[in-house]
Amino acid sequence: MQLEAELRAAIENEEFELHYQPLVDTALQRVTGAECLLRWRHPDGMRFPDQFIPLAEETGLILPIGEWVLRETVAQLNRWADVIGEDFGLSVNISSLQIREQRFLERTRELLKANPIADGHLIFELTESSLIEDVEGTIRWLRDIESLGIRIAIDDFGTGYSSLNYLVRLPVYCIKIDRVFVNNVDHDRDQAAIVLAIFQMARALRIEVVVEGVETREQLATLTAMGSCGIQGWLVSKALPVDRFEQFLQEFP
Ligand code: G
Ligand code: G
Ligand code: MN
Ligand code: NA
Repeated sequence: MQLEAELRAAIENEEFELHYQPLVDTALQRVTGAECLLRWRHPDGMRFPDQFIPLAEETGLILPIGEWVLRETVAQLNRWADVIGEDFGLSVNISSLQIREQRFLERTRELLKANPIADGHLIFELTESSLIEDVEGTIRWLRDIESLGIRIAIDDFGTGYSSLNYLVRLPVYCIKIDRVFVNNVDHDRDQAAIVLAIFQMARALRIEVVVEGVETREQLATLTAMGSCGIQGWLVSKALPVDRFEQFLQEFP
């Protein structure tokens, strides 16, 4: 298969790079972190995750790719140690294949031992659907991850089929509300009711909320009226290459 061979070569030749999408507070005053999003600098042009992540998952190539992503993120946190605040978090998307990999925890521990970072700066984004297998096992695994100083966020919250009863038992510090709940939040009462209910639940459980896909001032105003949360979306910024993200950090707000 052509694409698979190209993907293998890309790993070999380190053709990947991370772009950083800023997360800010609702008052648009502070950058609280960023999500690392993978890009493939293919000889024929930049490729986005939807063009290669599905194949990487099918072939297992997501394991070496995910390892590169994690190493690069930790290296970046070290390079930024002097410019980021104490509560700054850099989040990486972790595939369900990585979660199930036997040696993942051990390798992550070794990576952080060799490249120490302050607790809390690294965040793992896990989707609901990657966490549905066995509850007790998942909770133990998450606690082991936490014991390495890594924070855990649930990505694409609301789009999976997991029960709330299950999700609230997991040791997570944050849920990221999927952008499908936000696109009409400023003029769709039902959508607004759902988002408000999630805010209230999260507050009661002392879990933080990040809202993804915020594109307009009107959406932001609606969310701000509901409570405080992190904002990620094109209203603030798209994912930026490293130099432009550094510039963003300097210039914001
Ligand atoms: O920016 P965007 O098109 O960049 O990303 C689309 C999706 O691809 C994200 O929602 C995320 O789920 C996935 N993705 C992006 N980067 C990574 C990565 O490093 N690892 C994994 N497993 N998925 C990623
Ligand atoms: O991991 P996850 O699926 O949540 O990754 C975020 C995805 O959402 C990336 O593909 C990113 O490019 C995309 N994205 C980020 N902000 C916005 C936005 O404001 N609007 C839309 N439509 N997509 C966004
Ligand atoms: Mn994500
Ligand atoms: Na998401």
